[in-house]
Amino acid sequence: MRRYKVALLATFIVAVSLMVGQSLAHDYEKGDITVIHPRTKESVGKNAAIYVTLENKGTEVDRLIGAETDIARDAQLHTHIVEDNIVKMRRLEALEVRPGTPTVLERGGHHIMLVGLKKRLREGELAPLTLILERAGRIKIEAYVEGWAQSDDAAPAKKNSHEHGS
Ligand SMILES: [Cu+2]
Repeated sequence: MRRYKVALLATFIVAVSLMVGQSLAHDYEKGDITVIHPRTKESVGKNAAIYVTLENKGTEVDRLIGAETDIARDAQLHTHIVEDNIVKMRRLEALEVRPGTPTVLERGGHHIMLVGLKKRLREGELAPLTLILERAGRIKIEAYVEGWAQSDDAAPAKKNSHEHGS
């Protein structure tokens, strides 16, 4: 009887952690590339930044060379640079994804910018996009749309600095 209870509890814990895990993280794999937890924020303007981590379990360097989506006019690779003490966005041609070293797109650094959103992204939705890698090819993913309270990211008011023409 006791054993049965322990087994039941274990099953319950696995089920709950699966559910939680699914809402917090999700991965995609193609070829040597793993796309880890693509996410964005509820949109407050016409642009939205996608953050994601790319891992390469192969032996050859791959490169993220672009992204496509139906939900915005354009999807561009961007990074932040500091010029004359001002943080600016710069468009990137490509981002290397090296074996053994994750390529991290995160707030304040590299990101995929959806430019000219065709609709507002709301918390809990999934934003579909396709990543284009030189070697691995096209990888279809869905980015979680997170609410502003969901992490330590800045509030929407501050986020406006991220709005930029292009
Ligand atoms: Cu940007």
